Formats: sequence, C-alpha cells, structure tokens
Amino acid sequence: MASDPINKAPSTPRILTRSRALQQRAESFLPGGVDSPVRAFRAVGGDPPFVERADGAFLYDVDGNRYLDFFGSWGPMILGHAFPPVVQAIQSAAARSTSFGASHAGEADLAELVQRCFPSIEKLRFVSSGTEACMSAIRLARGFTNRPFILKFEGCYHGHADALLVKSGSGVATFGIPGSAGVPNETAMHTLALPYNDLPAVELAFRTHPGQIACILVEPVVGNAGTILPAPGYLEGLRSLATEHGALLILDEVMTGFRLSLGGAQQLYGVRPDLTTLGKIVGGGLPVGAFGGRADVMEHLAPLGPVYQAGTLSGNPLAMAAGVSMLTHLLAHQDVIYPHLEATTKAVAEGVAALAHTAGIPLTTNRIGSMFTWFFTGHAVTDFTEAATSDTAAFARFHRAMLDAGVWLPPSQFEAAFVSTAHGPDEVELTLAAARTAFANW
Ligand code: KE4
Repeated sequence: MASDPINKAPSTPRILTRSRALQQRAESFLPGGVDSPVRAFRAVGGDPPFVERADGAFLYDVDGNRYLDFFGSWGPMILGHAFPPVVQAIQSAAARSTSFGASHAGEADLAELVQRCFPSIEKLRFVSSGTEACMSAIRLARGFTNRPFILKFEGCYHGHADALLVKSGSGVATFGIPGSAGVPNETAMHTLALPYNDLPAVELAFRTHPGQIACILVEPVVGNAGTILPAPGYLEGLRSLATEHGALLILDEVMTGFRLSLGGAQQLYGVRPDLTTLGKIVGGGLPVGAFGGRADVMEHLAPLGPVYQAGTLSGNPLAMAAGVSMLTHLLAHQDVIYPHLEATTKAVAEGVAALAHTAGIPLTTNRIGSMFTWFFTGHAVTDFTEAATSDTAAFARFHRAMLDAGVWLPPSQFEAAFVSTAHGPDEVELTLAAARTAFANW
C-alpha cells in the first residue's frame, strides 16, 4: 500500500473531469446537486468527487482516483465498505423481494440483537432514518408525559424534523427560535436549545418551565459540532435532573450506537436513558433508524396506545438483513474490533496532531473510540461556542490538501471523522504522509 505511487505523489489537484460533469448534470435535477447538503462541499470548497464504488477503507471516484475514507457514509461503515457478509445478506434478501409491507421474522431478529447490545431498550420500533427515530421519540415523550416542551443542546443535531431545527432564544431558558426557514415560531417555541455541558442551564430550564418539559434529548457524545465529549458527571446530571422533574431522558445514539462500544455511549458512561434513538450502523448502511427504551413508554405507541407513528418501509427486509449481519459480526468479534478501532484511531488522530504542533499550527483534537475531530483552534472544545472559534478556512485548506493526497475527511469542521476495521497501519501511514505534505505546504 505505502509503495503505491498514487500515495507517494506530492499533494497535487486530482483530475475530476467526470465528477465535474456529473455534478453539473446532478444540479439540473437536485438542489445543489445533492440529496443531503453537506455532500456539496460548500464548507470546504471545490468540487465533490463522485463515487463509483467503495471497498474496505477506500472510495473510488469516477475519474479513477482513490481516497482513504474517514467519514464512512457518516458512520455506518464501521466494518469498511462492501463488507462481504453484509453484501451477501442483502443480495439473498433481495431475491425474496425488496419489500413486503407486512411482518417478517427479520424485524424481531434485528430487534433481539439490538436489545442484546442495549439492555435499556425493552421495546423498540424500526423506522427509516435517524430523523424519523428522533422525531418519533420526542412525539412519544410528549404523548407519554402530556407535556409540550423539549430540551436539546446547541451543536447537537437530531435530524431535520421541524421541532429539532431550533436554536437557542435570547435568554437561555426562554422559547426556542426557528433554526431554519419553514419552521413556524409556534413549532420552535416549545424546543429549548441550551449550551452543552452546562447543567445549571438545564436546572434553570426546569425551574422556568415546571411540569412542562417532556424530555431531554441529547447526543451523549456530540458528533455534529465536531466531536465534543461530555464533561465528567454531565450525563449523570442530566439523568438525575430528568428523573427529579418527571421528564424522559432520550440519548440520541444514532452516531454513537455500536460505534463507541456495542452498547454505545450509555454502556461507556453507565447512564440508563428512558429512550434511545439509533441509526447508521444498525442498518449496515441501508436506511434504518430505531427508537426504543422503557416498555411502559413504548406501549403508548399505536396500535397499543394513543401516540401515532408509522412507515411504509419501516422494518424493510433488506435493511433488517443488513443490520442482522452487521450486528452479528460486531457481537462475535467485539473483543478484537473495538481495541483495533481504538488503537488505529489514536494513531491517526494523535499522529496528525503532533505534525500540526511541529508545524506551529493550532489544532485541538477531540477523540473517543473511533470518532474524532481536528479543530483548527488553540482552544479546548467543550461546547459549540468553543468549537465555533475554529478557523474554518484553515480546515477547508487542510481538507483540500488531504483530498488531493487521497485522504477524504468529512467536508466540514463541524463533523466527526470515523475509522473502520478496514483501516490499519498502512492507512495510518498514508494519512500521516498526506498531513506531512499538507503542513509542509501550509
Ligand atoms: P438521518 O436522518 O440523517 O439518518 O439521521 C439524523 C441524525 C440524528 N442524530 C444524530 C446524532 C445524527 O448524527 C444524525 C445524522 N448525522 C449527519 C452527520 N452528522 C448525517 C449526514 C447528513 O446529514 O448528510
């Protein structure tokens, strides 16, 4: 791998002729040429390569360029791309039809595996995205508690449901204000967006809205502001405040689930939520989300209870088969997988940080397990305000230099990078070589 000329060459702009043509074609059909905004590279500039295929730790674009993948489809590809057992599971499921719209054994097969990983999930329901999981979980929390307000945190992202596209109002514990066009004030006002890692702000919110807050929804480890870790005692504090005030604690483990450990952040930090949302890895790369937790809460869902929730492709047989294959492998090989992810990610994250330090470039590295972020700032990053001190132009320059050297980082300073089991010593060396060149030309 290291002898591969493509990786020896100094960082020079890659040929993106076909990608550029495909981008123009895509823009004639899709706003920005994309089906999800971050893929348009607006935060880092330049043309996004169009991927033709991916295998293991690498992406291959339509112009024949190869890239070491550090976003892994935004999390699902923890076993690397085109992992054979997952591919075979999907292929054999597809031969039995791609969708039934009726119950099949695969749903309980995957549910059973999820429950083995997440003991707090006594009952769950599958949906088709993390957005659907979080949207459904907050509706359930409001229906179960009969309370209107929800608490979320700045820098945390829980998908694009209206009530969750909210930014903090003027005062910390006042009403939320829309974080996107198209979200009415009436929808946003019952969502309070508070600073992350700030327990007094949560206490104030409960004092300001006594008996009115249905749930606390939080990324237990933030990935959507870049990677930000909970301060010691923070998650435990949220747990006790939720219990004290009769609100539900919902851990959004769409990103951290099966990533940080088989049981996600709640296993690592020993905090038991009332509900958990899942996505990404649980579907092995196919569209799956899930929400689940306390049986007494989940049984408020239709058809048993008054909270409505539904989905044409929920529990899709191909997606269930992919998830079963993914989780079966993770469970069987967890003793090797998670130490490998830890060691490889540590080598990459700390290796590049050391090179930046030698080059005199301010860089703060936040990492836990196989998710990490290099923030181009000299500050510690413990909340979104501090993350926002990052030099996003410097990040964009680094992103472009690494892409030209065949290393594809997530195209935003405010995203987490991911490592897969397909990343090993050669991939670490490739990354360090690319960073060495990037910083030499800084
Ligand atoms: P989806 O609807 O995109 O499947 O999941 C929404 C979601 C919910 N909760 C967390 C913690 C998440 O990270 C996400 C989605 N993550 C982003 C990446 N930061 C998806 C990438 C994109 O929007 O294209």
